[in-house]
Amino acid sequence: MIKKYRFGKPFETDAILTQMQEETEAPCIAQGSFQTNGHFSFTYLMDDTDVIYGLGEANRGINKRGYVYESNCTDDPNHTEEKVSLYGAHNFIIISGKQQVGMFFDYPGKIRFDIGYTRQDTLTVSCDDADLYLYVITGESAYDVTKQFRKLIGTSYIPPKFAFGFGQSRWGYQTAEDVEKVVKGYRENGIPLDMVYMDIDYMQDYKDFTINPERFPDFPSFVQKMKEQHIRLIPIIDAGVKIEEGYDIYEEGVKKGYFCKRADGSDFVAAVWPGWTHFPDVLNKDAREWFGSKYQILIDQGIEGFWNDMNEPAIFYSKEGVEDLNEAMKAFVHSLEEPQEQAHREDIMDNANALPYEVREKMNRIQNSPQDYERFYHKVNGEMVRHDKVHNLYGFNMTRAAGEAFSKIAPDKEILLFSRASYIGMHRYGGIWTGDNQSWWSHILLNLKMMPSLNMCGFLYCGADLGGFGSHTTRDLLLRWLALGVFTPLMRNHAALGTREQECYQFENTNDFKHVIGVRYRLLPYLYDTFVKAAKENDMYFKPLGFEFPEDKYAVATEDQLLLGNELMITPVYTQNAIGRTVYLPEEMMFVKFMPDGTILQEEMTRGYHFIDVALNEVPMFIRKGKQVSIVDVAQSVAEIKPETAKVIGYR
Ligand code: MIG
Repeated sequence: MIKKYRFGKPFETDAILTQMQEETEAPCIAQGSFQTNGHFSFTYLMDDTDVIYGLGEANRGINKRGYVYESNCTDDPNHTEEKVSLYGAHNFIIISGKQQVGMFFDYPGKIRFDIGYTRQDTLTVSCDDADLYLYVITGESAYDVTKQFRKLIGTSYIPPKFAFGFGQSRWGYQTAEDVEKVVKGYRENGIPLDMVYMDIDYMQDYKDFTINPERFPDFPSFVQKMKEQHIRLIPIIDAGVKIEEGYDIYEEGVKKGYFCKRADGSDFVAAVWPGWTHFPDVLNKDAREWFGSKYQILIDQGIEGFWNDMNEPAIFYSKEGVEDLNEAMKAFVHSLEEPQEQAHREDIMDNANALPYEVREKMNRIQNSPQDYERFYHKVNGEMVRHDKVHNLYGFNMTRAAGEAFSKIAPDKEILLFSRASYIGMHRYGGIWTGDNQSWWSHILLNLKMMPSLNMCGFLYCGADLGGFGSHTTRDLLLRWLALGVFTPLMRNHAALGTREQECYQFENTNDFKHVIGVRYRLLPYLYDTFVKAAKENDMYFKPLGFEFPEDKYAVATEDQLLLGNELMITPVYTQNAIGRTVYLPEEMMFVKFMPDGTILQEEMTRGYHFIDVALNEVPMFIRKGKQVSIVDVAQSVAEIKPETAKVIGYR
């Protein structure tokens, strides 16, 4: 059962389009209480065994207990354990214990989920303004509550089939030759590949929807040539529009008043990759339509997919921020001009750490600063809304701009689309990637844990940067991560500028990579069908074990395995130098291992704990009792998969 409550004057986020009658009485949840005196808070006394699910793309566990999380879309490339905000804002939680209660806090500003941090037994959800919609969903189980919520928020985005192939990306591919080298590296080594991603260097001076003609002469022919090799090019689109005389998108946006404005009505100016930029006001319907229509420029050149970046929106600094810093710097320099001993002055100048605290503070805080988010406004239905109040809707609406435009520009075409920042509701328009992780073993596990939580919030087409974005990867890390990536809908190897090259062919014995990625293609028809079914039926693609086995405390506590569809359980290895791992089987299952020689090992296993051996070049999974999956022969691309080679393996 779903109930909708209104507090104060909520902003219409469009997370939920389903019309629903609002309750007239205040919400009542056993062991919980609401405070709405100006601020909003909900406090709940948790039982020892209560599990708190949800929050989509967030740090830490599947069970969110024991920490604090803040929905506040943030460009932070250092996902260490103490971080409270990542790129997404997914305000849906389920309290699962004596009662099964889902709560969606439809609030577009910063909102805090203290889940046993301040007091281990207390859950507190709080935000500054008591202006929000609250949806309370009760059901038989966490899984049941999730399915009701998913139905409420609308059908998830389904990408084109090629997007289930493997993609290679790197921040640093600059030219058509760079792209060709990647394709050659894969094709020559027989490692399947369907997509090469184009990061910011393909653009002319980082201007959205432009192509650098020296780096990519005759781009449409190049796109075509790649397509003939079954490769799609997927360009990145950044949120900021470069300020430059003569750049049509900039000029149009200014003329039409489609950029975010300061309180005085002037266009807000922020520095991002292109230098000074304006942000398209994607919360304004007309501006959103206008920005979305620009994707056609690339679609007309043969492009069939995009990734939207920097849409928290990320800000290196603003005009005002620099001004502030300048003032602090000036004051500091001025202080040095006071008579002082020369030696001391040089000492200070040599050592940035010796800068006064105030200056250092300002330097650190100038990036993505909360002050900047208070400096610009959106025009929504004729009213000016200060950005910080609706901060978490920007990435959603940038992606919505594209998604809504696609249905007009190319109604018969499926277009790949995913975003970095997001809010619930965006799942109807695109997927997400989980941003700038690191080449750390702990991030394989973080990747796994985020997946079912994201599915709960409607985001089905998801994945992490395999191999790790920041830091230098290692061969074994990449292989183990790929063996998880085999199962994630978005399977993409991506790395940051300056890190070790991590295309699969950069390492010795490329056959191991060929095999692991090959397993993805052998399973691809099954994975695709499972995905489409999950989307259409408002179901999950990945589930925590506790969703199917809520009575089994060992299953509920298992956070390093996932159920996939109704047939599979995945158990990737995520520690270095491991020879395998311990797995928990909540029921008897068939252990399946894809061996490097192409054979498939199958072994029945009883309920309980087992140790499974898994070498670096093997891919493990389990088939549930009474279930079967079809497996095809390996292909080099999705288009080349031969359905007639399908064989069924299963467990009666
Ligand atoms: O400030 O476009 O998360 O995937 O490679 C960094 C360059 C901007 C951040 C994205 C990352 C991408 C990078 N971008």
